[in-house]
Amino acid sequence: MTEQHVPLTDFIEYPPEQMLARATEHLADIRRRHSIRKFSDRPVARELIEQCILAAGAAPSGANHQPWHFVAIQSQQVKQQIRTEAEALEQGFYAGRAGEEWLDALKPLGTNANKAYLETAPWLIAVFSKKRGGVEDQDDKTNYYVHESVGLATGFLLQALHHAGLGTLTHTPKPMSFLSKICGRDNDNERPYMLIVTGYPAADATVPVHALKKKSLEQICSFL
Ligand code: IYR
Repeated sequence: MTEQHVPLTDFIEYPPEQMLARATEHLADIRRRHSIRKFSDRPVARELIEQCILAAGAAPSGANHQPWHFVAIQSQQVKQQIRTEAEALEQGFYAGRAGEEWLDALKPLGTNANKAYLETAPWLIAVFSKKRGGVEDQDDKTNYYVHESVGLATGFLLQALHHAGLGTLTHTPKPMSFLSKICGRDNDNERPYMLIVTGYPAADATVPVHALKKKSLEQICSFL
């Protein structure tokens, strides 16, 4: 297809004072997103998850190839299978495979090999990256900046879930290859990227104090 453009019609310009207020409000809102590890089993409508996955799919990607696939899991049986496999891996990780430095870094978070939330939370979303594809379903082209693109989409997903009013956790069992089989994505083209756990937080969910230490602007940004 030759290059074709349409006018930009959906950009919204806000008055400057409204822009600052919006940015400040957004900051306050996103600062309320915390990784939580205790979820309620309260159901969450599939429709809500669908909207959030569509928001993730709006992320920019290399050549707009959208090199991602999301597997949204609410099946109790599949969640249980994922928990069993993840816990087996995590047991090895916490028993020493991680090494002393990594385990020390995790101490203030209080994480361990128990992953009950993988069964309790109403939804797990497994994010897969794709080496080849393209914008059309039948395309088999090289994908570009795959890691960057899928990272952006996953960020959009977390933001969408939080915005919708759900709790979230990024989970990265190591290695993650078991997810390919369980999710029916066991092929040469796709790799598991991250597992997102989402649902309502349990009434007694907690946030580690360590996770609340966010760096200041001076620490994370320089201006030239
Ligand atoms: N995947 C393990 C360990 C873990 C690793 C990091 I880096 C974290 O920030 C948190 C946990 C687990 O889920 O327990």
